[in-house]
Amino acid sequence: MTDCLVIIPTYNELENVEAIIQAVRDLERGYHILIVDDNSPDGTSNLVRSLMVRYPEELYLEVRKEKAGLGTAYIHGFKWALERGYEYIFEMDADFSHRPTDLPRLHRACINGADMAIGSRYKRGVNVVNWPLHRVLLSYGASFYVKLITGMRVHDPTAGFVCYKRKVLEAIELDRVKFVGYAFQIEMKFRAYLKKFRIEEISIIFTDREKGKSKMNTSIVWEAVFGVISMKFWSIFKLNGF
Ligand SMILES: Nc1nc2c(ncn2[C@@H]2O[C@H](COP(=O)(O)OP(=O)(O)OP(=O)(O)O)[C@@H](O)[C@H]2O)c(=O)[nH]1
Ligand SMILES: [Mg+2]
Repeated sequence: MTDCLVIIPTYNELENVEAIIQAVRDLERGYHILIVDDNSPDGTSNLVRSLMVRYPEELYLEVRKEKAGLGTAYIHGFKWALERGYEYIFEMDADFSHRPTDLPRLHRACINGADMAIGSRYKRGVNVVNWPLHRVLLSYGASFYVKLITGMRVHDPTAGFVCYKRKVLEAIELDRVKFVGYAFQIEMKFRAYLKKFRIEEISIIFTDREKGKSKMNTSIVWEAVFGVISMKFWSIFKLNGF
């Protein structure tokens, strides 16, 4: 048995999903894996189902009807994890931007006292490989913007590589989480920060995906721009569970 669950949301990740599952299973410590797939047209979920024969007790799959965004996929996964008693719950992308070999480092930070450990690209300089300059600037700029508006001192607030202790997810009212893209990542950190949980950043190297297509789009950027201001407003007036 393990008390660790890695949640991996997928949409059209046929080229990555088998390798990422294998890479997590190759880690010394046994991490369970939950794939939350949004009925990917490329058949990602069928491949996962065939792999579940290999890992019947370790690999799980939840398929949702249609593409509904990364945020709601994670909320679905968080509830699934809490119902099943996992103690350490991880967020990780399917595209190898986050190295599975860094999972134990996030885990260790939580064992050693953090409530939430973030795999951070910007804790020491800028550790991003192969991203076009405009994406680095956008992402790095976002971290300044979030700090300025919210006052939260997190170097990489849009990071999607995270380990949560279950008490953090229990304390956040998951049904009231508003956002789905980068703003979702900011929102989870801001909610944890307002609840005074101990957030620690672990420096990681982030590498752009080599296979499959990006699901980034401009609406995700606008959601974050307006979302951060909305969250600050809600936090002042104690609205929406902030
Ligand atoms: N279930 C689900 N997963 C999603 C959705 N959108 C993105 N994902 C997954 O979330 C993870 C991060 O998405 P990416 O497309 O890599 O986003 P990104 O890292 O900002 O962009 P690139 O690295 O440029 O592709 C990947 O595993 C995607 O397959 C969605 O709507 N539903
Ligand atoms: Mg990616």
